[in-house]
Amino acid sequence: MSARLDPQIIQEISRRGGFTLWGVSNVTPLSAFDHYRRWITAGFHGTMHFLEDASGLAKRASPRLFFPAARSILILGARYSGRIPFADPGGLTGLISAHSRGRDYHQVLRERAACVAEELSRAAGRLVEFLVAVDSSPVLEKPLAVRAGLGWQGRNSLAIHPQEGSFFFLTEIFTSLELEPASQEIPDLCGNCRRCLDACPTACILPDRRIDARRCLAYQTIENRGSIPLELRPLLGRRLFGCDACQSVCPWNQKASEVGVLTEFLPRSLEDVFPDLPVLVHLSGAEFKSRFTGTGLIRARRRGLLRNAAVVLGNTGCEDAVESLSYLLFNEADALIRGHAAWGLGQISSCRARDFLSTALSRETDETVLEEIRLSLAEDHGAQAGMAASSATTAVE
Ligand code: B12
Ligand code: SF4
Ligand code: SF4
Repeated sequence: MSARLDPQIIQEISRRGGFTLWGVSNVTPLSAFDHYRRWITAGFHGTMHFLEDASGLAKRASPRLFFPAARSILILGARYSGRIPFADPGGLTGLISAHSRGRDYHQVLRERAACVAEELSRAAGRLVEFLVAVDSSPVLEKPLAVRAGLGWQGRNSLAIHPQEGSFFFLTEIFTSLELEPASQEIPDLCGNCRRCLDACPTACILPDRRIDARRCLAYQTIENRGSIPLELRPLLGRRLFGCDACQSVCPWNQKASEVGVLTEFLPRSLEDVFPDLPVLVHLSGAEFKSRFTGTGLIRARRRGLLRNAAVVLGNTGCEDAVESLSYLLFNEADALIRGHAAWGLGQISSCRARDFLSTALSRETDETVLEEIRLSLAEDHGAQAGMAASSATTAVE
C-alpha cells in the first residue's frame, strides 16, 4: 500500500483549486441519516421528490454506496460573498440571494473539484478513481462536512466555520485514495444565540436544527414549481430568488472576512443583485434563457421567476407596479403567473388595480386564475399591502 498524502499537499492543492476549507471523512455510515429519514417521513421536504428515492436514501445513509471505489471523501468549502456591493436602488426591484449573484455554483465547483482531483492523482503518483458531488447528488453534505472538521451545523441547519461563517458552498471528492480522516470535529459554537430563529420570516426552523422546507422562502422561490401558499406570499417581501435572513443575522457571518471569496460568485452588475422587475416581466422564454443561462436562477425557470416577480411587485404595495402586473394578467400565457399577478394587483388594491381585476374577471377562462381574481377582489388587502411594503423595505439582508 502506498503512503498517505501529506495533509500540507492536500491543503495546497485545495487552495489552488479555490477552496478555502478542506477536510477528510471516511466512508462509514452517517448516524445523521436517522434525522434525515425522519425529515422525509414527516414530509418536510415538500415536493422535492428527488430527495426520497430508495437508492438515494441508501447512498445518503452509507456514503460508500455512492461510489463503491471510494476509500475517503475530501470535503471542500468554496466561499461566496454575503455582502451587497451596490446601493439599494429600491423602487420596483427584487432581491437575489447571496448564493446566486454570480455564476451557477454547481458548474463552477464541479470544474474546480475535477482539477483538484487530477492534481491529487498526480501528487499520489498513480491513477486515482474519483467522483465529484455538488449539492444535487444523494450525499448528506453538511453532516459529512461536520465529520471532516469543516464546521458545525448551526441552529439554522447550515455548516458554519468559526473564521469563514456559513457563506460557503460544499463539494465532495469521493476518491479511491486512502487519506487521513480529520481527527476532531469543530464543537457547536451557537451557544445561547437564537438570532436565526428570530429572523426567519416564516418560523420554519425546527428546534432540532432541521428546516420545514415547505415554509422556507428559499424552497418557495427556487424549488416549488406550483402556487406559493397565500399566507407565505406577503412574507417574501422583495425576495425574488432565495433567502438569506437566517445567515445575515448570524454573528459568525458578521465577523467573517471576505478573504478567499471566488470571483465567479461575485455580481457583475446591479441587475445581478436587484433585478428590475418591469424588465423581467417582459422577458420571452428565449430572452430569459439568454439572460440567465449559466446562473443559478435558471433552476426556477421563467415560470417560477415571473411567479415570484408578481408576488414581489404586489408586496411593494406601490401603484407603479400595477402596469407590470396587469401586463402579466392580460398577456401571460402561463396560468400560474397570471394567478400570482392577480394576487399582486389585489395587494395594491387601488382603483386602477381593481378595475384591471374586474376586467380580467370577464375575460379569464382558467379556473385557478379566476379563483385568484375573485379572492383579490373580495378581500380588503389595504392593511396587508401596508404590512408587505414595510417587510419589503427591510428585506435587504
Ligand atoms: C434540500 C436542500 C435545501 C432545502 C432544505 C434545506 C434544509 N436545511 O434541509 C431548501 C430548498 C429549503 C434549501 C435552502 C437553502 N440551501 Co440548500 N440544500 C439542500 C440539500 C440538497 C440537502 C439538505 C438536506 O439533506 N436536508 C435535509 C435535512 C434533514 O438535513 P440537514 O439540514 O443536513 O439536517 C441534519 C441536521 O438536522 C442533523 N441533526 C439533527 N438533529 C441534530 C441535532 C444536533 C445537535 C446537530 C448538531 C445536528 C442535528 O441531522 C440532519 C440530517 O443530516 C443540500 C445539499 C446536500 N446534498 O446535502 C443543500 C445545501 C444544504 N443548501 C445550501 C444553501 C447555500 C442553501 C441556502 C442558503 C440557499 C439560499 N440562500 O436560499 C438555503 C438555506 C436555508 C436553510 N436555513 O437551510 C448549501 C449549504 C452550505 C452550508 N454552508 O451549509 C448546501 C450544502 C448546498 C451546497 N452544496 O453548498 N436547501
Ligand atoms: S432561508 Fe429564510 S425562510 Fe428559510 S430558514 Fe432561513 S430565514 Fe427561514
Ligand atoms: S444565528 Fe446564532 S443560533 Fe443561528 S446559526 Fe448563527 S450562531 Fe447559531
